[in-house]
Amino acid sequence: VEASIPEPQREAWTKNQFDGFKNKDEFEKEVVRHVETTLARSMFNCDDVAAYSATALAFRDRLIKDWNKTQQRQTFTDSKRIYYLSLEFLMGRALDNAMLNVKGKDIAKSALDELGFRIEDIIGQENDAALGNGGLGRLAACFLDSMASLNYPAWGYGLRYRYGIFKQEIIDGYQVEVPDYWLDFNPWEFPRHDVTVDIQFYGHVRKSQDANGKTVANWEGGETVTAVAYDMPIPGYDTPSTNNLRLWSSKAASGEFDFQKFNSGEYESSVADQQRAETISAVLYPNDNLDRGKELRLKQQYFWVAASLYDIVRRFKKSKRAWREFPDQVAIQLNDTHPTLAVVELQRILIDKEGLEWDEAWAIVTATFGYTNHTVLPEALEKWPVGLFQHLLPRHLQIIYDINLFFLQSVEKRFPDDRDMLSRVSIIEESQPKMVRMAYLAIVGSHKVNGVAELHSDLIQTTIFKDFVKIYGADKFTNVTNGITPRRWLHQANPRLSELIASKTGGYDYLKDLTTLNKLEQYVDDKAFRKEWAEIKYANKVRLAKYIKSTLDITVNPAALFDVQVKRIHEYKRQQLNIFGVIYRYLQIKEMSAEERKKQAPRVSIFGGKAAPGYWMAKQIIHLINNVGSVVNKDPDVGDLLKVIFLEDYNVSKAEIIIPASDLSEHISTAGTEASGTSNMKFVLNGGLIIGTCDGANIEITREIGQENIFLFGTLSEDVEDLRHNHTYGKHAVDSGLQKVFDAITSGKFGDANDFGALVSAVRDHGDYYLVSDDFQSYIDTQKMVDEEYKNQEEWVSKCIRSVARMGFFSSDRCINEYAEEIWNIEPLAV
Ligand code: GLS
Repeated sequence: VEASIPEPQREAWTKNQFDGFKNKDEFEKEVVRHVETTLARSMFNCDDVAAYSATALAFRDRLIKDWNKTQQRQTFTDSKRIYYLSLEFLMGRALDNAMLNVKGKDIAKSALDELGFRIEDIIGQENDAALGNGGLGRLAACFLDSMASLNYPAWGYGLRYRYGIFKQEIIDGYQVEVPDYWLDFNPWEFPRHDVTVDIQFYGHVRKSQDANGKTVANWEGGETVTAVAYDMPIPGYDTPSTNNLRLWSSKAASGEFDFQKFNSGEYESSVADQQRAETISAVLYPNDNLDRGKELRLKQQYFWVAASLYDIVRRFKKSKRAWREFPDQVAIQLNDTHPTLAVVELQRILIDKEGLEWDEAWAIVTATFGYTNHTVLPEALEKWPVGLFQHLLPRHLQIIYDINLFFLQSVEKRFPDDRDMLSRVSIIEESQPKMVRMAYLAIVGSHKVNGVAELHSDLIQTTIFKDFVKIYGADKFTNVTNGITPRRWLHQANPRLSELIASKTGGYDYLKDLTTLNKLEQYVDDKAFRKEWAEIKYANKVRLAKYIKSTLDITVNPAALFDVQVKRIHEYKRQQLNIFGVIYRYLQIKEMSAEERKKQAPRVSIFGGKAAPGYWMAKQIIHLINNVGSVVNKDPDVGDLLKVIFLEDYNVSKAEIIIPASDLSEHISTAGTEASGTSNMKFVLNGGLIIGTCDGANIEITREIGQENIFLFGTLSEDVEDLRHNHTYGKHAVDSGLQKVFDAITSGKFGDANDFGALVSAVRDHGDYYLVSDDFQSYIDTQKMVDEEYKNQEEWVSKCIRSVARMGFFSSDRCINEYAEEIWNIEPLAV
């Protein structure tokens, strides 16, 4: 490519290269230029928003230079690429991250200062890119950061939702959803109006003969929607590697906008067509760990997957390689079952468009894909009605039937005596109506299947996918324990702690190899170090206390133990157990004498998280937390001993304030239900301890940091089944402590008892599926231990330091390297 450009032109290009800013003065100049020309403002009307925009644009210019070079390097070396397909990328804000990753924050700070702005205010202007629900989407964002930081040639592919996850308001204690229109001005995206793909839906399949007499399937008719690419640069930390996140936006195909209609006055129906097309990428489905089976969701999935595959195949074809080399050039990771249609779409491209034979194509497909499972919850496992497929994607349904046929034939051959096996593992569930089981399709279409923490990976192999382990052997299944990026979750969120760590571990290199944290262990007994450590925690708590004051007008004591549970609200995550525990504590305080109260350790119970809009029980939990707060927080008997806070609209940028301020965080899911959890890692990395069940990554965290540094309680996952069985068929009484809590609720102490009847009777009358009563006593006992241990601050801080020192394993860098080696077979690209 390079050689094709004549010398004089090349010279002209090279000498006019934009090099980005190199110092404060150059940066200032860039900011002013953007304010005055890009934004058409002046210093007289440059507010914080304009200053943010100009700062972001200056950094974007710089990133895009690196982005271009990275893309060129990947093209020239023709290296294998990894494509990470995810319906969710919960990115949060980009500016702070970009400044830190390219090491330009100090420059920006002093320049903005000179121009009359505070960098914190500027950073605070940015909308969160909240294109995800919770852990699954945030994991994808951490992975992008790690892939770029480790110089892997990687692309993310997702949807450019016009509305991200809704904003949560709390009104009279209830959650109210408000749309999140985040795109007014998004300096981080590049619309690529020249990169478009037409995507087909509906229609029918017609068989015909080609020139050689071979039968070919033609998918015809239906409707077409156009996908437009929007690119976001993903900067690596301390490396010029800048990867791409490509998000697709839908619009009416150019031929579809009916000018005839438009001109003849049928304005409305013409605009309606337009809007129908745009609806596809309009909104993120707000469910975490729950599948609702909506037709538009399936449309989103196909739209995104088909556009992405078209793009990937187009890139591959430029190399003029033989098809069988496709898996040597391309690895595609399916983030959950949401992109599973990609398996079918690639098979369709290869056999219908490229003329490959079925077996040859199928070998390519299965060598290309890997599938990550993120949950065992039955309500989250995706299934689609066959009828819907037939209507929306008729050719894909035929291919799924063929995939299933060949798969079942091979199973039958290997297990001729197990007739039941065939119906158990069939991709088509013979129910009324018939359903396509997406997880099974993903397993059959991939060469590796992984869970996200050890316990979870064991569970999928012994429960939901057990038959597939028999069929394919254990080698196809593996574990890759989740991780988090220390850049955002320590360096950015907790700059003072990061600086202290750097001062003791030999600089900021620990951000590139998190195991270096182990050097901290030698300072555990260093009093001065412990003091500094504790001061930083205190300052972070003061920051959160100010935030609580400014948003809720509640004063909390920063010296109290901050006990935090922030995550999506879900019965399996058991915020109800937490709030029942809080009520129990409140009742105890009420019974104490003034003398006894003086001995109590003050506590602030902090909750945050969104409920899916249609998840009624989760909304009841939010309501109860808020009502308990309004009673407890103004009870003069209680004072500072207990405050109950519900923080509105928990999101990534709020997590960056909350997590560094926690003393204790709660990860208390019913054992076996939380696949991994990743905030548990963030809290420990920021010097907080955990109260948790033996579930998800808690188990590995315990192994790494030592069981003396974590407060574990509750039923073990292997005992859950038996307990549930007993609840249904045997006798079980509600725990006596919990009964007191229920009595308080039903007496109307926290508002109309009827409002919370369902929360009580789920435990008391409906089998207590999440074992709240079974675990209640051990939860309360463990919280008592926490109170006791917190009184000994020296020992508490030592535990925190030791834990942080041992958290190296949980970097998403380690996690990505494991994927690269075990699943993708891909190497970093030298820079
Ligand atoms: C989730 C799990 O619930 C989390 O435990 C896990 O940490 C996360 C990332 O692997 O995936 N699955 C899901 O559907 N939402 C999640 O957050």
